Amino acid sequence: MSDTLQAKPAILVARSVFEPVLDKLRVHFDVQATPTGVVWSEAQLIEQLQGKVGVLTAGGDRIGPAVLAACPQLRIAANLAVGYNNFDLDAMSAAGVLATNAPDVLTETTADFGMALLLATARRLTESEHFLRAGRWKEWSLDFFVGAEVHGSTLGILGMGRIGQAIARRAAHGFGMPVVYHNRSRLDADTEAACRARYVSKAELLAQADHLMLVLPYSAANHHAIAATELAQMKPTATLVNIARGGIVDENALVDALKAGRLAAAGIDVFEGEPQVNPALLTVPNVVLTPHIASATVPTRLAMATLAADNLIAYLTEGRAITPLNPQVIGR
Ligand code: 8YV
Repeated sequence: MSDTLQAKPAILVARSVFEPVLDKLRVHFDVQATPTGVVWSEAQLIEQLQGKVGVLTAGGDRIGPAVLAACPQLRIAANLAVGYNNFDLDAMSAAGVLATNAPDVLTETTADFGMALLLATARRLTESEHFLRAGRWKEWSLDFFVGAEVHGSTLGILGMGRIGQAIARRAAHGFGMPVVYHNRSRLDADTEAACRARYVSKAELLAQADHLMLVLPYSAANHHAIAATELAQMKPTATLVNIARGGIVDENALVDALKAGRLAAAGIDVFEGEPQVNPALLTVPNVVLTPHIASATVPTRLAMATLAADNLIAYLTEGRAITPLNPQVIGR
């Protein structure tokens, strides 16, 4: 082997990804892949990252002060998720480590799932299926698994970014739902018109929504944005759907509200301690629970991993990034 051949930079792909994505990365890097089903603890991640200049992460892989201090050669962490609450962005910027996420590629797929979870929750899909599978279906009656109306009822959206807007369009145009929303900042008039969505205060949102959809990013400020106080402001006939992050909802307060009939039903795709699920949630019949699958279609998951890979390639080979979160790090 020639001495002039330069070793490729080493990277870690911290979660199993589709083979074509690994092949793409292997053109440029010495790639350490992670087998299916393996989730590294922080200590293991630090061990795996030794000598690596880049890492492709999923939403559960934390890049914070401990990893940064123990892996001084790390230059980029590319998240295959749009949410990046697993990144300590300030610490990454201070350490000169570029962070990227995966926006846009999952917007429509996640919005589809938001509607699916809303429909399943309001129309008691899984609860009635469990009843049928248990052999308990003996007769039909008029009030048999009656649920909440979806079409024409008011959808409240908390968090009106790309995914919130895509849900609003589906709800307004497809289901004839009046849409109200609350967001850190109000959308411009054209976007509001395209979504047929009306801006309201958080209190108005809680009071008006027949169905409340949570699509806001998780941050310390949004921790338990929906807790006992907020649940008490909602209609007792309302449903709550969370496709954002588990920490946005106080799960114990949610269970109390559902059990007490202060909320009709909830659809939950994200959990406070996932992949552990609060055991109390499992005892409540009027919930639909899914294991964080809102973006889970083959094309979308492939697009998410490919965008993360493209960010690694762009930064480590050309010093640029496609979807940087802390662009001030570039060229430092
Ligand atoms: C991901 C998500 O599947 O993109 C996000 O923020 O929540 C999901 O689409 C998950 O976070 C991957 O780790």
